[in-house]
Amino acid sequence: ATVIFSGIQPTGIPHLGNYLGALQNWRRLQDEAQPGAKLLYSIVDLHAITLPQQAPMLRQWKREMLAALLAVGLDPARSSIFYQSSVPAHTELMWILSCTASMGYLSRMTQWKSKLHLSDDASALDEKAKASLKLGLFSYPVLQAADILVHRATHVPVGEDQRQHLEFARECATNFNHTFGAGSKLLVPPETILSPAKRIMSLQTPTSKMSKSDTDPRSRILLTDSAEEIHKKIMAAKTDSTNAVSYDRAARPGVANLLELWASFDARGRGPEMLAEELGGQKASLKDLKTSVADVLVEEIPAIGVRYREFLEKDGGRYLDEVEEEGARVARKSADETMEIVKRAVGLSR
Ligand code: AQP
Repeated sequence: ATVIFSGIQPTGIPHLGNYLGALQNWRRLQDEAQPGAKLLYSIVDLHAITLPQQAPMLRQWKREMLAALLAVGLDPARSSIFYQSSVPAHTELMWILSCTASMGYLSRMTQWKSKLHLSDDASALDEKAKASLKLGLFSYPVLQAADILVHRATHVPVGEDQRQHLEFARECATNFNHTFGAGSKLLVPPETILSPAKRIMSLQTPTSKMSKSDTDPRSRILLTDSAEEIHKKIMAAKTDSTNAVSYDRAARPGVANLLELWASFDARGRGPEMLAEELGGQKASLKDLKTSVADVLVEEIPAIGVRYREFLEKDGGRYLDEVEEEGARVARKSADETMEIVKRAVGLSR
């Protein structure tokens, strides 16, 4: 049977990158799922604490993320939405997997280095900086693998930036099966479903990805932004000094990002190259491009913000608790079934 799992960190209100790279795909998979398919979407609070968080802030962000997931169209009758820490089996399996995962493979992961703004070459770090790296940040991909494997997920929809971690999760499953199951399929190596949208870049530094944790709020469009805020941020997006539209990701990253954003929302399904060609033919300026991008975004995004605020308030906040409690109940059942298989294979159970 199909089991779809994916997660998002409660580290702020989700932005357009999260929407196009993940959430829109989650909703599509839900809407197209066959009866009997299991859909599990987790708000991964244990991942969020790999970097320092304030407790009241984290608590608030978890609720806000839950409201945002409902606002983009996840339906609790079809998708189970839960906090990662509500299902202890995620961390339990993580420990077991970390006993078969190799340090060498983990140390080649690029994301933990980039979080600390380190170069790809970790050996360039001095000893003191190396010693202060946190263990949780280093072993983050093992927890991510456990998140997926504990539900025997067959498909994992993620953005392009997560491809490497998914490869690691497959490796963890294969290692585990080899070590404890003589190759039999105790854990299921999952398939990656890459979102059709490319990596969405920061509006201010178009060479780095749009991110919740970027210190500049103008770098991202939040799913809760008003039409006016969207307009302002797009008009202020960094481009370049050639005042004509063309699509060239390497030479013109800011313009390319705007074209890709537009293409992701275009009702006529035009790609960025085609949009650039059409605008070029019309001798459109960068301001014209920005105005069009803002217009297409405003057609879809502010409505999400309206629903988001309704969900946050619904039944004095109790509705969100109920959705999460039910999601966690389903997820615990799914995870416990896998843990029985795992514990028997390892020799931890009687
Ligand atoms: N810029 C992006 N373009 C396309 N997809 C993206 N995703 C994130 N940023 C982009 C996808 O969103 C999903 C959830 O991501 P996450 O919250 O688990 O962590 P992240 O990838 O680290 O996202 P952020 O926004 O940059 O968060 P912080 O700042 O907390 O690290 C993933 O499927 C990811 O591919």
